[in-house]
Order: sequence, then C-alpha cells, then structure tokens
Amino acid sequence: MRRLPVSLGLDRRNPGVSSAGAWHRGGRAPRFTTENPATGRVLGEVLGATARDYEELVGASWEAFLEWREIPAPRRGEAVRRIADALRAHKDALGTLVSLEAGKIKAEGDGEVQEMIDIADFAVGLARQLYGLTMPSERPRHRLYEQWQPLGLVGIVTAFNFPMAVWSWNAFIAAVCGNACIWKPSPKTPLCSIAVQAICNEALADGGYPPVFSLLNTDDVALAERFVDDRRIDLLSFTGSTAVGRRVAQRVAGRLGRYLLELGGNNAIIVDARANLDLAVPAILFGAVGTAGQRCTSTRRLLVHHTRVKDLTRRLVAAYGQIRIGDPLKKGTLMGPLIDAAAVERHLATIDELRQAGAKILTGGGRLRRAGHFVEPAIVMAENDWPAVQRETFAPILYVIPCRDLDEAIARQNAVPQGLSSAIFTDRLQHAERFLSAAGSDCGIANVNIGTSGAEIGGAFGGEKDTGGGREAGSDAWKAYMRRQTVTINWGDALPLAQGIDFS
Ligand code: UN1
Repeated sequence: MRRLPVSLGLDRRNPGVSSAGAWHRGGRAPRFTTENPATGRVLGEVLGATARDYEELVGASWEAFLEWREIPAPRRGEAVRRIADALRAHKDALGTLVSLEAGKIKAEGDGEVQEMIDIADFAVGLARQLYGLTMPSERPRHRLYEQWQPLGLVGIVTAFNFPMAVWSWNAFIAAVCGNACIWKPSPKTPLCSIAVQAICNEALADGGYPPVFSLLNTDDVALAERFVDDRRIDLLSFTGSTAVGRRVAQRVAGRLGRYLLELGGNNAIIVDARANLDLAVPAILFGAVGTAGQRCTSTRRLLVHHTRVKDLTRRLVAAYGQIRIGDPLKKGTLMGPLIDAAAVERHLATIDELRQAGAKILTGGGRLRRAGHFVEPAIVMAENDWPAVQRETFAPILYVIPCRDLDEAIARQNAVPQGLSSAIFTDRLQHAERFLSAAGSDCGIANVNIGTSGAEIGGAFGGEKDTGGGREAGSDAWKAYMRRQTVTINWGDALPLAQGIDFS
C-alpha cells in the first residue's frame, strides 16, 4: 500500500493514523489545540507541520500527481465514487464532528457532509465531461481544437465555518481534473480535516489509487506564507476574509501563479412591496441565524419596502424569540455558538458601535451567560452606509433598512464592497426580472423567493468585487483547475500559414 504524507498526528485520545498512509509524528512538531466552541473545552492537541514535513509533503504530492495524471479521467472519477461511498457510510459521525469542532447544529453538520457527497457525485459524472471545443481551421487539411490538461498541485486553504465541504468542492473537482491537492485547513478545525483526509485516502488506497490528497495542518503563519509563495503550487484556492484574501492574491500574482478566491459576503434580501412573508420570514431566519451567522452567504441586510417594515419586523422579532440557542448536538437547537471568544467580542463590539451610531436594536445583541461562545442573534434598524453595515461581521446581526422602492433597494443592495449572494422576495414578475437584469443585483448569486444561503453544488459558487471573483463547485467551475491547450494539427503535405502569409 502506498503511504500518504500527512503532516500531523493527534494526541493520546486519537493517534491520528490514517490507514491510507503515514501520519507524520515527529517529536519536535509544533503542537496546537482545538476546542469545542460550545463548551470552551479542549477537544484535542494536534501536531502541526514542520518546514521539513512541508517539503516532504510537496515532493510526495508531486510524485502522486505524476502517476495520477496518467490515469484516464473517467477512472479518476471512479476513485472519487469510492470516496462518495465512504462519506455516505460515515455521514453521521462526520456531521457530529462538525458540530463538536465548528459548533454547527447537527442538521447543518450533516448537511455539510451531504454537500461533500453531492460534489463527489457531481465530480464522478464530470470526469466523463471535461469537454474541449473543436473549431474549423482556416487552413486546408488542418485540425484545430482545444483540450484541457491538469495543472499539477492545487493548494486549498479553507476556513473554520465549512471545515469539510469547501475542501471537497475544490479537491474532488481538482482530482477528477488530474491534479494532486494539498489542504491547509483552518487551525480552528483540524480534527474535521484529519477525519475527512483519513476516510478519503483509505478509499483511494483500497482502490489502488495514488494518494493525491495531503494535509498540511499548521497554525504557523510563516509556514502558511511559504505555501502561498511556493511556485510549485500551481493554483491556490483560498476561502476566508477579504483582508487575508487580498494579501494572498497579491503574493500569488507576484509569482504569476493562479488563485481562486472565495472571500467575504455582505448579503442582502430585498423584501418587495409584494413579497410573500410566509416564505420570506423562514428564509430570513435560516439565512441570518443559521450557522450562527457565520456563513459567507449569511443574510446580513434586509432591504424592506417601507410599507412592509412593521409587519416583517414584528414577525421576525417573534420568531427570534423562539430560537433555541445551545448545545448544537441537542435535538431542537437552532443556533449553536460562535467559533471562539474573539468572535463573541467582535459581535459585542459591533453592537456597541451600532448603538453609538444611533441604531435601534429590536432584539438580541448580548452574550449568553454560560460556558462556550454563545451570543443572542440581533435585529437592528440601521442605515446602509454605516461602517458596521458596510463590513462583514461574522456573527448573527441582521440589519433592517427601509427602502422607498425597488430601485432604491437594488442600489443599496449593490452599494457595499462585497458581491457574493443576493435575493429578492416578490410575487411580482417584473420586479424579479428587474432584480435579475444587468441593472439588477451585482452579485455572483441572485435568488428569487429563496434566501441568500444554502446554495446547491450544481451551480458555480462565488462572488464579485471584494468577494474575489472566484467560482467553485458546479457548472464549468472545473476549468479553473485545468490549463487549456489549443492544438493545431496539419495532416496535409503543404505548410500554409495562417492569415494567408506568404513566407517563401
Ligand atoms: C461558505 O460560507 O463559505 O450556500 C460557503 C451556502 C453553502 C456554502 C457556504 N452551500 O450557504
């Protein structure tokens, strides 16, 4: 069996050995701990990568790539199909681990695993559809077409809030495209990455495939920068804040590497004069309170037609009053904790800032007096151009902004630096179409009578402006993981030049 270089091991509770490969367990490896955000208690200690581990890992990934790229794409798809089977078998346990380490409620933890399974299934089919175009050549007896080749090594940096799924959108697509992947997860969720990595590599090894997935757990900024700067990493896919993403993009661009960015969102739902509130209220609730407001697609702003503000806020405040906050693994809990103490401080500081700006807090905004990092979700009457409203605070704070008409709502929807997800609730066709027109939403995602979060994997996922412009997951997002090669074949016995040039 081939051995996979993985740069870490776990503490005594879990030896962290993947049957698919060797887990590096060097005595001098720097350690860091991971916590359960619902209790504040340490879940485990992780051995981070050393610089030497890193070198070994990149070298071994390249070796795996050399073998993998020779395997026909549909057979690479077969390898991902085995992974999908393994993930199905472990869905419950993985969903629970997401709850334990990231604090998501169990239903959302399971949903995250389902998202991995869905993208794996998608990748299996895609493995037979890496189509290139054929063009008519202007020259006689010439054939002109394009084909797609793998890039080589794909680096994947993920955030704590989707500690498994975001890796899989990148890794499974990149894998069927013929690449090897190196994953640097958030130092807040290393156990999720270890579990996923172990399962995926075992499935690969069982099928006799090379170990194309490797894992770089580290909380060392210098090592992470080395990864970003490494010319051997052909594509760097980064999910995280706009501030960090901007620096990553500049560094990768500096070495003329490729990058793919999924950065912050500041997503709004427009509640039109003719919105069906029976649809809008549960969608807003899921978008604003789901994952405790820690999705890049979370609903942060409501742009509400002035005639609907009273009714909508009354219904929302009543609904917020019924949200059960607490242990994410307990049945019936709708909102778990924020990821850590710093996230709680940011939530509270933003609420303070809003109060000082004269905001009316309709409900929530405090912290819960219990162990773990719990806050109350807030609804705040606000103005779109306030600095707090313009930035993404990764917390359950929902801004209600009354608007005169649809044009004003669309203008405000677009008047933020970010451009990820957007939505309108309306029963009026003309308004929905206006929102979807070139003069409408400027976001990568635009929904009608659906909230801003919870996208399916079949579409390309990503956003514009400060969200970074990247697209991942479905549609033709696979093209980011391949290089396009234009091929011209002369099968005649003359050498005609293009553009009719005579060079004799
Ligand atoms: C993220 O928050 O980084 O659309 C991704 C959604 C999920 C993905 C969110 N499918 O909310």
